[in-house]
Amino acid sequence: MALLDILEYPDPRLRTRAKPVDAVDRDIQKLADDMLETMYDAPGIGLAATQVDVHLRVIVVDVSEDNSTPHILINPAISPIGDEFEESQEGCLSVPGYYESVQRPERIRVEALDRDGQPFTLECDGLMAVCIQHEVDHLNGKLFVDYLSPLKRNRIRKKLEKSQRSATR
Ligand code: GNR
Ligand code: NI
Repeated sequence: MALLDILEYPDPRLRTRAKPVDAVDRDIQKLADDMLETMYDAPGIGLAATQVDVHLRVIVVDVSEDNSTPHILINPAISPIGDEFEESQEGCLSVPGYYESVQRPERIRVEALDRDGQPFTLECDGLMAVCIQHEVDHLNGKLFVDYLSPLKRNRIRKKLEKSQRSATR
């Protein structure tokens, strides 16, 4: 296994739209395993391949307290169930240090392929639903800061640009 580097906002590579995986082969399994290790190390509750500069539709999630429930979702497709929205505080490993309120559909259905390439469906709500929607946004080149006002987003962008400059020099 290996730890992967996580891209940080406003890196333009985070805006790439990821391509579907056409075969769940050993390379994809290794990517997913490395993403889980990187997510647990960070630590985070989810990670999208986009964040590690791999532009394929692979996400990993574990919202359990004890890191006991890893999920690998390949080519995930989500749809809201019902019309309730819920607001929650979101953070992102690609936007380190910032937490802001975002509204999303409360309950979703998810169809995806698992680590063996087998299709499965799950329905979820709460943190799992928030996290999967956040990860699918990454695959589409979208970040949680895109839901904020331009003023808030620019403030976050400028602060991160400044801290990235001092970290590189
Ligand atoms: O670790 C993470 N926590 C989190 C908290 C609230 C809403 C979404 C998330 S996902 C984030 C990890 C991450 O950046 N995944 O893309
Ligand atoms: Ni994120």
